[in-house]
Amino acid sequence: MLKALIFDVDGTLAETEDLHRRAFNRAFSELGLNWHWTPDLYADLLKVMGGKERLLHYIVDTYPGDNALLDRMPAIHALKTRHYGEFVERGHLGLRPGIGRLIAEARADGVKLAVATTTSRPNIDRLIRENFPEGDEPFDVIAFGDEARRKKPAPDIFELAVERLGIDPSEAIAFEDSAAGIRSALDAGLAVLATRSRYTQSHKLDGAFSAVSNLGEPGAPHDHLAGVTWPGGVVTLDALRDWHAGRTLAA
Ligand code: XBP
Ligand code: MG
Repeated sequence: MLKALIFDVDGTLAETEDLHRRAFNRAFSELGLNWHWTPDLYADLLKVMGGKERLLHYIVDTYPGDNALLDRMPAIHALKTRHYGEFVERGHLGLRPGIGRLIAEARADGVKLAVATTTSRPNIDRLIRENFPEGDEPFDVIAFGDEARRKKPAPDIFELAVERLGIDPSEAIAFEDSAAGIRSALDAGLAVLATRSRYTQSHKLDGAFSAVSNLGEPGAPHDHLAGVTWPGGVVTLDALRDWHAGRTLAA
């Protein structure tokens, strides 16, 4: 039985990465650092999952041996997280096509919902507050950032989400936008549906049983990229169930 849907956050629930990039740049300029991450540079830096890890990678790569800069990383990241939250609120960052609808379908049918993300907890809470009524908690489980010993592409964060859901990985489907995220979910024993995002246009979505441009909406079908196709270009709970049942039968 399909018991749960497990969502990545950045690039999957919402197109957040460019807000992260701008928040980094805002923090750099406020702290007097003449660094500027362009979209192209950021797309390359995204090969390192985790904002803190990404910053460390950038500093070591660009300023080798500069320990004073390394020591400033936590303060830079904290300021970035604050700006990110403000950008989410000010920009009213919405969910990607089909996400709100599928979440509502799952909640109406008692299918559990989880998040398995690399990002920091305040960023998740802000996105939820921006898109769900006050006090509403759509996710049964939230596994995030530093709760995982190793970040994506290691399976840790998806394994943690599955453990907290109290299910077997075969009873869930994961949703991801990046190659590292897909690897993480697959290695946690999960089937993965990939929704390519703005910053993962160059990523190989290998291993996903289906890859689409987004989950689609009635009247606004997605573009099919690879693997399983969806009636009318819309990923619905019923269609996910049918696929899952078919897979279970075939196993
Ligand atoms: C993608 C990430 C995140 C964000 C930045 O997360 O790598 O680290 O880019 O967020 P996801 P933090 O697994 O949701 O795709 O600065 O909070 O790490
Ligand atoms: Mg992502």
